[in-house]
Amino acid sequence: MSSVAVAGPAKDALDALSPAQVDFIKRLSKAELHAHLNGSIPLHVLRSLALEYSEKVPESNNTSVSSSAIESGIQALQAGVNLDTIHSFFDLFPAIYALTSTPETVARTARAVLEDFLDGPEPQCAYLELRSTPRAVASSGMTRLAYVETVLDEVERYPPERAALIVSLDRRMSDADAEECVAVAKKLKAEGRRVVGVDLCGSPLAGDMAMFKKHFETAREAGLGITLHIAETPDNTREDTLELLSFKPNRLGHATFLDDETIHAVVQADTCIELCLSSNILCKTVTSLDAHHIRHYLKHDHRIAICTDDALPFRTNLVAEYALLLAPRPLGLGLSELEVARIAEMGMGGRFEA
Ligand code: 6MZ
Repeated sequence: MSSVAVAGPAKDALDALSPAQVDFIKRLSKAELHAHLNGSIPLHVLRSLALEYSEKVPESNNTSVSSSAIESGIQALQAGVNLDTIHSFFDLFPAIYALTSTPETVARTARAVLEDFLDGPEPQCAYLELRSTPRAVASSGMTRLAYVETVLDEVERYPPERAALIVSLDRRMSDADAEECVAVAKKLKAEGRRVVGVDLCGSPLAGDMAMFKKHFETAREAGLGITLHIAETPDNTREDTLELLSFKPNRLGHATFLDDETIHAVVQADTCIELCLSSNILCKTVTSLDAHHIRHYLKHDHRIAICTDDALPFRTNLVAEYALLLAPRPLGLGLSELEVARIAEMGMGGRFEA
């Protein structure tokens, strides 16, 4: 079971449930389809990496992230995010990345995240599709290929019905970097490794989406599933959303600010929507659970998957996200056990094929 100390809206919902209801959620067969590796590292693992880092990197070494910047980053994560807007969320990652910049630390963190979701007497979920952005780090000699191979070595310690990997492309990437990430995903899939899809993530207003289209086409032709963060903020333009929909995604992340026409297109295409309730509330892209777009999809019995996004900063886990469905209003959505079981089933149905 998760080592994250749950806080915020997810904790309030969990606390509103009876032990039998929490048990019901734990026993459901659930899939976690939208979890970012570097946003899901258990705090105690990050702390021990920070300690090792501070012993290696003297405060005067101004080519690296300073130990004090890392310490304040970890303290912010421990406190749980309290953002004015989603845009400041991405400032959390340089401190984390400084700690996961070698194949050895990537392996350790990937293993810890997989264990957190999948191991122990009460695993959070039956199946985890972990996602991560391949990083090349000059100082450690780690290439993007080595990064993905390292994460895959950990993923493949589990059987295929329990874990797989999605390779993320960041909206800030150059054409050449995006091409390299897709080439790595394609090559490893062809070698029989467990890469099942590609994702587009990162700061929601960055980049020119038209540039990415050909890379997602290459990925689709290679048999990889496609999931895209889309319309995550009110400032995402309609052109941006239409461009992304033209990539013919199998799944979409967040899809918070679709208009009537684009919602219609998504429903027609039967595209599964990955929904991250705590993430959206804490990033203030939705004002309350009551106002969350999940209501629209439930009304239309449209395919959704309930996910954590970044368990560490959002202080949540998958059981707590399901508690937000079951808890009585206003702490939760007040759904019945039957409805929650159906949502879990939809999540399992959204898995990419290996
Ligand atoms: C968009 C997000 C995200 O890939 O290094 N990431 N991108 N929206 C979000 N919702 C709040 N949460 C995380 O994991 C960290 C990276 O995932 C993306 C960001 O690009 C972040 O740098 P990996 O393992």
